[in-house]
Amino acid sequence: SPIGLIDSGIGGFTVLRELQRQLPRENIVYLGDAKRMPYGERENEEIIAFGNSDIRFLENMGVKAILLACNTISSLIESLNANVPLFSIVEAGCLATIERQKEGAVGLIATTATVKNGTYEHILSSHTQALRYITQGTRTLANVINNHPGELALLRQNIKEAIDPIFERERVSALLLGCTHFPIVRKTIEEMYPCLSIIDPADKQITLLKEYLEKNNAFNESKYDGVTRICATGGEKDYRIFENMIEQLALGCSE
Ligand code: DGN
Repeated sequence: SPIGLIDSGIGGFTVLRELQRQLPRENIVYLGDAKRMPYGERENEEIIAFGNSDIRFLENMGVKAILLACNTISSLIESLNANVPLFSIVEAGCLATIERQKEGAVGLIATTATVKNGTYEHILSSHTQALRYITQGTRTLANVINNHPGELALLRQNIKEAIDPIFERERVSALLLGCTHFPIVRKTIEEMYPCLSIIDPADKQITLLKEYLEKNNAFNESKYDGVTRICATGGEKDYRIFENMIEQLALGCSE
């Protein structure tokens, strides 16, 4: 059975890329819910209801585990119902941060809901007291990335508005991308802030999934490469930048 992956739009492609790289034999069902995007500016009850309906959809497709690629949904994992294991990108982000840095402050940019829910700080403090996040919510950056690809001036302005307030509070040297849309523009962030070491949780999230599959003997046994099925809500324009990502990802077999 396949691995499910949920995002509120195209952001999960950054996790999908890592999943395909690390586990090329697995079959995958990707659910991108662009129609109801943005999740990150909604009330928690609504995000939970959407998250649960996304999970039901993937469970009906027979998945054996679900990657919550969306940080906003992951920040409410305690309130979600699932019959298969859920892998939270927020948990992965915390572990990736600890591996990178042992003490001091790390910057974190995420959607308003993710920041408000405080799940990153909560999980991090259960692992270490020596490290903390300087968090900054952004209302607009995920939308700009999803809906205005190629508008570089707008993108740079939104990145600046998200990151500069962190520096005003503390001179951090590492920045965690706490929204799956952000790694899509990682290069631009690195060009604008060459002093920052960027943490993208995707790699760690797939490592955790891999460990689970290993432990439970649940790898896909076929010796052929798996198939990725893309299930998308919303109109074609919501996935405007899909085309070039799909090329990058070589999803020849997507449906
Ligand atoms: N990509 C989602 C996340 O990681 O939080 C949020 C995008 C959105 O719905 N605004």
